Amino acid sequence: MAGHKGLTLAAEKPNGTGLKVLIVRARWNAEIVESLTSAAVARLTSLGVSSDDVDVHFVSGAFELPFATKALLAKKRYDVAISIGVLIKGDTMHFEYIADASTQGLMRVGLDTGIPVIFGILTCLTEEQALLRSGIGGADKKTGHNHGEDWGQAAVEMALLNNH
Ligand code: DLZ
Repeated sequence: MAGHKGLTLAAEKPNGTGLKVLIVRARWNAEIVESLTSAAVARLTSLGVSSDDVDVHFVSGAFELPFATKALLAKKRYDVAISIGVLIKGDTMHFEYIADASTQGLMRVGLDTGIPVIFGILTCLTEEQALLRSGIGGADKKTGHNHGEDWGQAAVEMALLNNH
């Protein structure tokens, strides 16, 4: 049944005019990360963020996201960061370790810096799950919700909350 899962929008549309946003994105699973990033940027700009105020940096994989996000937040004034990556479970324990480390790491960066960090990492058991959650669509051409949209929305909301 539709409408029971996922992000419900706040009654009032948040105004992102003037906000400076850092996006850090991984190069692993690049096509999926690209689709998520595009959706996040589209939502940011639809809420008033200027595309000139969105800086995008690339890192190797999701494991690098916490360190890079912290380092880049220290270099320039940003109101919020979105750290984007896609983890797809393989045959080894890599998935579990990287998912845990990057989740804990990104939470720590936000709490330590006082600048909100949006958790833009998909942790998927299959590639099909990742394709569906990034709006690309799975093998049967069924398209799912692009979670990047939610991350753009959360970024504006958290930046405004933190600035007040
Ligand atoms: C090593 C690795 C593996 C197995 N899987 C992924 C993945 O699905 N998504 C991702 O973003 N990165 C992956 N990586 C790379 C690690 O995140 C990291 O870049 C390397 O271990 C180097 O620190």
